[in-house]
Amino acid sequence: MSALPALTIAPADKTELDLTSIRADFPILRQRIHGKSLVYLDNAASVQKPKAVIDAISECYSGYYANIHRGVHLLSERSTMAYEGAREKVRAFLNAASTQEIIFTRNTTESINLVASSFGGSAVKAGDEIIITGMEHHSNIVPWQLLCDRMGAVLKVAPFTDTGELILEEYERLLNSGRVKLAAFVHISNALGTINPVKMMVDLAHARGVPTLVDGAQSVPHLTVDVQNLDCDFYAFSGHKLYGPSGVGVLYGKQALLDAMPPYQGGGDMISVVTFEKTEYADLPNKFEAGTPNIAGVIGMGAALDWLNAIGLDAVAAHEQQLLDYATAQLLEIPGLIIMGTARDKAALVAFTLQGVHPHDIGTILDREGIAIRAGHHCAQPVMQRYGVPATARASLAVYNSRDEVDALVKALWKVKELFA
Ligand code: C6P
Repeated sequence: MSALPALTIAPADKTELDLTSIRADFPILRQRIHGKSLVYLDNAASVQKPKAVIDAISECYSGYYANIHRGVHLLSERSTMAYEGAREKVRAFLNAASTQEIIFTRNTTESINLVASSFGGSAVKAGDEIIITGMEHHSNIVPWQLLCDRMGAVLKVAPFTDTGELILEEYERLLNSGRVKLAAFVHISNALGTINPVKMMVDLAHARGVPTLVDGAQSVPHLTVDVQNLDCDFYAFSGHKLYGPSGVGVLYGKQALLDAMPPYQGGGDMISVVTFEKTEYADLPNKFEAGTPNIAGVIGMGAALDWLNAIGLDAVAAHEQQLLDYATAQLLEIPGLIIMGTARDKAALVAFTLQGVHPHDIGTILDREGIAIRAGHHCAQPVMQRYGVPATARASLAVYNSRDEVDALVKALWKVKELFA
């Protein structure tokens, strides 16, 4: 009897990624929550950390930790090398021209505040304008409001369509006033998933001599960012959304602009000479890194970049897009479920409402099933106001998520639907 031909079974995830080994990198994914396997879909808030990052931080503290830039002893030298090595990794990750353009901060929020305070405080005068978009996170709204209040400047907001796409003509119209000092906009909206055409937005601003800041908090874990190609003047992001630790962020800035800007904070490590009469500041990037930084955190972020680079952002994006399409199609089957944010160019998150159920109730019921999502305004209240809702439920995907997890989400939402029927 001839042998039967071997059956070829298509894998559930049609992707180049080895999802099993990726998931094995994350100890927390083996946790059980309320007696159920953890399904972590709150990645836009913060992603989980691979063992490589946890180990890098642990090795720093247990093997060679000391303060940086100051000591003559071996531990300080080793810590300094690891810290500055992480800066080079960030430079390469963003394709920045120089490590002098990479400033370590606490997070995206601090990066934006740094620019608002230092660049804004010196370049913006009464009557000047700052442009943002209607889909910004509070971190890219409030620092500009504080600046405008301080300087007597005006905040202008470019609107977006019902599907969550920026109205480029309106953005362009705002740029034409001749009074704009900066355009600051989000790369990927955390509330809608919209991927903004940031290269075009930068070009439109530059055509009018307006510098740009891009809030990249949600983009760096999902797509390749090349700051020289984008030509943006500032780019801000957080380590904790990029598989790195919390408490570490990055501000990329063009060297000529950073050189011309006054320090953001004063203190140790940002000076070259201090007398009671006068202080001379250190060169970039130290000028903007006052005080002892999050040394192990920066080193951990460097390890996160190594880990992510080994997978490759193209493979990450392809996997997440497949999951997004799969999740979107299934969620739309649920009667009364409305997805907020349906831009053509969209990253892997789904924000939605379910008729007759408060998003917080959805979040709580899903939690009992071991599924972590976020419910609320996502620190983007103007987006909620735009749609006339107080909150949404949001499932946001990362490289380690699987189709099975999407299935678990959908199944649990059908359950919610039945409970409230
Ligand atoms: N969004 C979310 O659940 P920080 O807190 O500084 O690391 O990141 C602030 C921030 C800035 N811009 C965008 C687009 C963001 O999404 C965030 C953080 C989280 O959506 C926490 S509110």
